[in-house]
Amino acid sequence: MTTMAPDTGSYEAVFDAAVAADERIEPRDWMPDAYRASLVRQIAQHAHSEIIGMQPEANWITRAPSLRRKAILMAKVQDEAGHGLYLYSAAETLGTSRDELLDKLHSGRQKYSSIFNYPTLTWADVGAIGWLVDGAAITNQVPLCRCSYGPYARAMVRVCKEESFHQRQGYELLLTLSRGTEAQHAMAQDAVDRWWWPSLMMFGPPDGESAHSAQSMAWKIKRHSNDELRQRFVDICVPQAESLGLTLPDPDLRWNEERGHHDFGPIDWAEFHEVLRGNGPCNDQRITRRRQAHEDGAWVREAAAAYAGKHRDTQGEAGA
Ligand code: FAQ
Repeated sequence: MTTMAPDTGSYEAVFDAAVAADERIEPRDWMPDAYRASLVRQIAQHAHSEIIGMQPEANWITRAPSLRRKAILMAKVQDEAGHGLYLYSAAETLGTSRDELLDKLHSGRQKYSSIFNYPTLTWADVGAIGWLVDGAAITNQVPLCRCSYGPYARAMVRVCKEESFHQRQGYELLLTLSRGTEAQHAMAQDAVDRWWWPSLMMFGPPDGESAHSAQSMAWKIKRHSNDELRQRFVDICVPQAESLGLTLPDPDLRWNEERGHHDFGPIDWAEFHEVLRGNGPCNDQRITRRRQAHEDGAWVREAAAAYAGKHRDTQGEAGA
């Protein structure tokens, strides 16, 4: 995209035209301040979700039931760390710094996904997170591969590939439990019962209450509304639950021939807002652990900065 339209001379008109033509906005292009701020808000929340999201599953690494399961889970949790890094890098292209974003996370000034404030009580929760939470994440993130902001869209391509593996491993884990002993089947069912509704909340408030959707969709940051993606996710999960031999905990769930979609029961939005206010089952634990991990990593950041400084000095001498 060029930064100046010869015919209008207006930066904003060039930006609008690029968005309308489905072109990518790149870091050095002119963009409205509000577009930049909204991207930083969403990408930061997304990055924070990836790194906080490591905690619930990491809780089971030491107790994985086999070497194979342990290796898979470790790889998955490491992938989430990688996703956080791609996303912080994407946010940095908008003129913010990783330090600033982490500071906002640690001081509660930026959010992370509500879903990670629920506890992982049994091994089956690892399967339910893979199937439902990663499944919801993919449903939300595949359209983000077409986001108007280039660095975010490109990060999403790789993230989605990795999330597909995460979803499949969760599904396979649950299938194994579901087809196992009666106790294993019950454990899988209990996990799905606990994770189903919070997974639907991941898509955000209903469209009528979504503060940012209309503008984000006009800018083609978001391509679909929260309710559209939530419906898509429900429609994907129903046949998968049947194949798993598990039920979804919603008595109102049924196929609606007229709409060509599944109807589903009311979501407890009061619970969602409580979790966002910091009153979910694990909010305190998650943020305390995150702050601690950041403090524990101070020496790594110092060493990396010292090494980079030394490297710069050596290069300077060689160039002199
Ligand atoms: N939790 O106006 P909207 C993952 C906030 S990654 C917390 O509808 P928007 C991978 C929202 O920020 C999961 N807050 O907002 C993984 C806003 O607050 P603000 C994360 C939420 O941006 C798997 C306010 O409510 N994915 O799981 C939530 O248009 C397994 C009003 O909402 C992403 O971040 C929520 N669920 O739509 C990792 C994807 N929903 O900023 C480890 C990118 C809404 O005004 C293990 N993000 N809020 O203070 C998005 O697509 C969008 O930002 C939405 C929200 C759809 C999340």
